[in-house]
Amino acid sequence: MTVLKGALIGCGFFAVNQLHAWKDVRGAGIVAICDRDPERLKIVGDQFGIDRRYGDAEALFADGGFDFVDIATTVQSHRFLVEMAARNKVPAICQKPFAKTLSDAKAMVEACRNAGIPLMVHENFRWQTPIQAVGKALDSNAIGTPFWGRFSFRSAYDVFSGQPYLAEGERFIIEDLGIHTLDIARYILGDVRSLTARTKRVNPAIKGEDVATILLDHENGATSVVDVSYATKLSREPFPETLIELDGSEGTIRLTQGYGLQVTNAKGTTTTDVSPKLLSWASRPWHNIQESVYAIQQHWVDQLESGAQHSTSGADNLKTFALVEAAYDSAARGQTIDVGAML
Ligand code: NAD
Ligand code: 89Y
Repeated sequence: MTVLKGALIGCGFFAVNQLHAWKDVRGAGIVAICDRDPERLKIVGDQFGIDRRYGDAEALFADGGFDFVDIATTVQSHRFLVEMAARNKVPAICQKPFAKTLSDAKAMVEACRNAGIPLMVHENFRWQTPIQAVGKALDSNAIGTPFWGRFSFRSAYDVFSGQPYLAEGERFIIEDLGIHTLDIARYILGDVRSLTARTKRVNPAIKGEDVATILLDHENGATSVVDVSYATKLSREPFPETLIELDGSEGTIRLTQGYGLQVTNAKGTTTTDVSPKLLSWASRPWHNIQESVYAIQQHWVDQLESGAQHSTSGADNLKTFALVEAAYDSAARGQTIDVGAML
């Protein structure tokens, strides 16, 4: 089997998961890393035994010798680095949030299309085992035609200690976490025609909103609610679980806390454990996210090999990113936003 060579840019908090996962992925491995912070470069290079190290992405591309690039930096550098990959005709994966604005995101997709290179956004939440299980139950027609859904992520987990920049931005939960929840809603119930959102900041120590409630009108006529909060103190902390409720013409699906999948229809109710695997390098409670990192990276390689489209291609992600922008716009103006008109 051909082993694709990858280069990873951005050796911070989350990239460590990506590097662990690359070791498990069939058909690819990381041969070079880049970070403008020499300390991160040394820590991560030593941890994963990678000798080719760069402080500057231009120098990395100038040396070449890799088949794809995995961009794991924060959003500020995404457009610059994706366009650099396009200029060098190197297929690229880019972390979420894909861009700072929808117009940047559109330009990045266009640059990669013109260069003829595959572009995938590392939108991994739809690859989580429990989310895949919900999709499969729906596809098996277990509840008939879905007409209503709720996609809920409510927590008080301290995400700021690992990712301090999350406390500093004008925008927080929709751009950081809600982006995944909105993507799951699209993945499960299809594309969205229009959206209405309300936001709130509860935690006085952060700058952006930490609560959002978003009403989605899907193109297939279903209605759903995406509700996300990092200000919700519960007796049993659910981080990082997305809970799902779906009502269909023939029954209901409930993805409950603790990874239980309950399907009710004319045959009765079945409850299945859809817990993610605890990979050898993973740790609770992050294992659900960590397993999905492995799954999306394996998908990247599989689709490159077969020449098929990636599930979360740049073009696909524009439709999720538009929901993020529409949600902020709706909350600011108190109006319903026509999402189709943004694309
Ligand atoms: P981080 O700040 O810990 O790491 C980013 C690293 O990139 C830093 O070491 C920084 O020095 C480096 N960097 C920035 N710009 C660079 C450039 N131009 N050239 C070279 N190096 C550069 O951030 P993080 O917490 O690891 O987050 C990275 C991204 O991952 C964010 O976009 C975040 O939203 C995303 N993330 C995704 C998930 C997920 O489940 N998909 C989870 C957590 C974080
Ligand atoms: O950055 C976020 C993400 O993508 O998943 C969870 C997270 O780490 C904190 O909200």
